[in-house]
Amino acid sequence: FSMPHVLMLGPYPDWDMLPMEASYRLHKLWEQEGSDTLAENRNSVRAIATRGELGANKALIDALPNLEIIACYGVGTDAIDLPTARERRIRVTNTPDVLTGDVADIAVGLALATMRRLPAGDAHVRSGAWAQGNMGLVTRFHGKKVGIVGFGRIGSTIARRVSGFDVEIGYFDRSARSDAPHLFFPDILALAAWSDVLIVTLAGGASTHKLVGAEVFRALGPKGFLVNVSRGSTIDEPALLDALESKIIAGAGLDVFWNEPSIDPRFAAIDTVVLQPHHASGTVETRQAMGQLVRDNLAAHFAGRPLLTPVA
Ligand code: 8YV
Repeated sequence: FSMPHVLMLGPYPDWDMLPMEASYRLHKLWEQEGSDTLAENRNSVRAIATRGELGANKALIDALPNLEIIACYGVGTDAIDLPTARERRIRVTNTPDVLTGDVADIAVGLALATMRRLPAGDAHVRSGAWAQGNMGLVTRFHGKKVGIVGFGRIGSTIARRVSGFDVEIGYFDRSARSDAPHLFFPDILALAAWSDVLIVTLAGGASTHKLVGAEVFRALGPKGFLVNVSRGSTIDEPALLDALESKIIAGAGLDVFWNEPSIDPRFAAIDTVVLQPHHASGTVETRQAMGQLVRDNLAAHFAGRPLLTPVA
């Protein structure tokens, strides 16, 4: 019995690396000899274990003639070339469900942090400025209109979370959900115009590229807030920076950006934003569950059992 060769694009936590090392012959692309390793082992590699933000593009898939499966550590598969995988009959798995609760939590946290200006309050106390005077007044969250852009697993969980804040809930998606008692907006501009805070939970990829742009920000208006826990690509980021700088919208709580992790430095100069390092799923509990699911999918594949969470 020889261990299947797995190409890892980025490191996982130790609690995953140890069992991965025990079951597979790992090739670590992030290590110094990564590209040499790839050249030497391209015929042996049967699986890729990736991360949400590190994709498997056409060039990489094409370089691996015996690739059978791509296991994504994350729910978003927008960085994986799915058409190429489909053409080659390479299977793809992701980690849905196990991270939904955490991403919904951080969406609510970012709405509160941005509207109540929690980081500014913390800085006010920490710096001693409080002794010289109170910080300015902020915006209430409860009772407001919350617009959710994309009403899948994460969007619908955010709706459940914010229900406890006595908010009104509206959502935009391709079609109305018969199981959702909330206001459905077939038009994203109409949702933005209605909303006090707009929370973006869309899947990434070509169909949602820059879906949220200048017109949406104008519709959201100078009292409106934006939260993004989806992908940087769903937002027209230069338009967002302009809207924030010229106060076309009131503020934004952002977990995702273009060009992560080297994000546009304009963000750091804007005091109405709360910024997070693509960390919505970054709890110990969820990352352990994500790693387990990646390994369970790989184990199922190599044992000839059905995949737990295949990507359609
Ligand atoms: C990342 C994510 O995958 O699930 C997703 O789509 O974006 C995240 O969970 C995570 O940072 C691990 O790489």
